[in-house]
Amino acid sequence: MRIDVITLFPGMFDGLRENGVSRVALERGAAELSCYNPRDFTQDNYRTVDDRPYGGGPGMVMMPEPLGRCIDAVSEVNQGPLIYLSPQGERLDQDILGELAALPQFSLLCGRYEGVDERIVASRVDREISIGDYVLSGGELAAMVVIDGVCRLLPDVLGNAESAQQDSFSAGLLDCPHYTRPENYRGMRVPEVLLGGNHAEIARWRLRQSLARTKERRPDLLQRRVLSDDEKELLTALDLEQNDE
Ligand code: 4GX
Repeated sequence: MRIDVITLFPGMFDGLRENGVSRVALERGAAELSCYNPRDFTQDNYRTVDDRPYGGGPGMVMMPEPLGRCIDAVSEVNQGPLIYLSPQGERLDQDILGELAALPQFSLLCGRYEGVDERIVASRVDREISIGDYVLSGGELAAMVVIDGVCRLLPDVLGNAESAQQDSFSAGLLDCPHYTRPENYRGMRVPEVLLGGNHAEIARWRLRQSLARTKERRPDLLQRRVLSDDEKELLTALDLEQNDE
């Protein structure tokens, strides 16, 4: 997978290169990451990339000319869709990460200031994605969220055959609690069922925990999900329990 990032702060992406799952993906050649800086495509002595908004108001807007030339350069090396990170985009979720992870290439446009000139968005951007309803100071952290989420889905990146499988298995539900040694930590014991080695019983306990947490914390996720017979039965049992309280 080839990912090209358009950013005024390429140094921010060193964190991805040097750490964790993205570092592994890059080392293995499963992913390739390059940054392009619109400032390198300016033609004035001050290397200007932003200007005041037409119509007035606070803040600055990224100018179309250097950015457009930068996008021209990226489109020479990356034929995938250009994705603009912005609060106006469709909300990122695991399905979108899955779509992106299946692409051979895509590029990411990180805006600073009040955003980029709308003519660039209209003429060059293929997709606008938001990572959530809050305002960052630039698209870089949002782009890194996308890259991290995609890298962990790439084949051969983690011991990931199994854990990606596990993910898709429980997709749409919150995760169950996890425990490791010791059995007794400051008086808090690991749930007995996890110590027994009855794998069917453990799977059922985990599913029950996932369903209970999802019902409690994210009922919106249950609304959207098609439930298996097992899951319906466990949920009904949880409903009954709740009515007893
Ligand atoms: N999910 N930001 C983009 C510049 C900007 C301002 C206005 C368009 C219109 C964000 C998010 C996010 C901050 C990135 C503002 N672009 N990106 N930037 N939430 O907050 O993706």
